[in-house]
Amino acid sequence: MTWALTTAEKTSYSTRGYLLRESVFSQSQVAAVNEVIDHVETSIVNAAKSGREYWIEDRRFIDYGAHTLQLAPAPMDAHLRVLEPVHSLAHELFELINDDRILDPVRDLIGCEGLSVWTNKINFKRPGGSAFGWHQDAPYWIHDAIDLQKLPNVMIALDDVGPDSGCFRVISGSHRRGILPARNDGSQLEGFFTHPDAIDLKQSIEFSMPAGALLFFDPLIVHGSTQNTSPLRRRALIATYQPAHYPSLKSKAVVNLGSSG
Ligand SMILES: O=C(O)CCC(=O)C(=O)O
Repeated sequence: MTWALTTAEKTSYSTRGYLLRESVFSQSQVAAVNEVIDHVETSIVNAAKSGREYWIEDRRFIDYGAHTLQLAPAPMDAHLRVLEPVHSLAHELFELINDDRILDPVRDLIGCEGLSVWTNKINFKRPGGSAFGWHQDAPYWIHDAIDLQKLPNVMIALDDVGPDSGCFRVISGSHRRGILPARNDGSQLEGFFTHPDAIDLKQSIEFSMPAGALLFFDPLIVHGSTQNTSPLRRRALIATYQPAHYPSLKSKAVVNLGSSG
């Protein structure tokens, strides 16, 4: 069985900068992953008490080994907002990001057979979880990546996402405009968010998607997500790939995947 992209899907990705595949993982596969994630969260939050804590604006981070934990704001501050990377924290998570249902399409997007891990993270987006501002990923990675053009992302939906549960959204076609100007509003994180004047909101697409769906998106596409105003969690794992034998973002270890792994 191959999960390769059709010609229409490849064209869609190259013109729009994203591609949605629904019902790739079953509800029971997603439930099993979510159970593992709950354990991983509890154990790393505990272990990271010995990590290095710092704040960026009102966000609390802890670096623990090669992992970065971003804590949810109070009163949920015993919980995570984002955890990166995750593939080394449980074999089930490694198997998920090493699954051919993801690797085959990514091979087509990068144009090579051998793949390795660039990075991956879980966004926990609890009820009330804040919006994620419009940004491109490429500016975060520009100083570390060997080939910035070959870092496709895949978002694995781990909960059903409806209009009020923190939809992922993109500016369709924005990946074709290169690195866009950043906000210059004097904030500490201004360099990482796209300047509002460079965003064509008419091209905005929001994704309601069922758990188990995959959304592939380009490292240059402007994207973000809305606030989770629902009473439910909106977990997602975003994995980013690169050609085999390249060092990964945080630990610099080479983590080859598929048959080259
Ligand atoms: O999961 C989300 O809400 C958005 C995440 C995102 O944009 C990112 O991690 O780059």
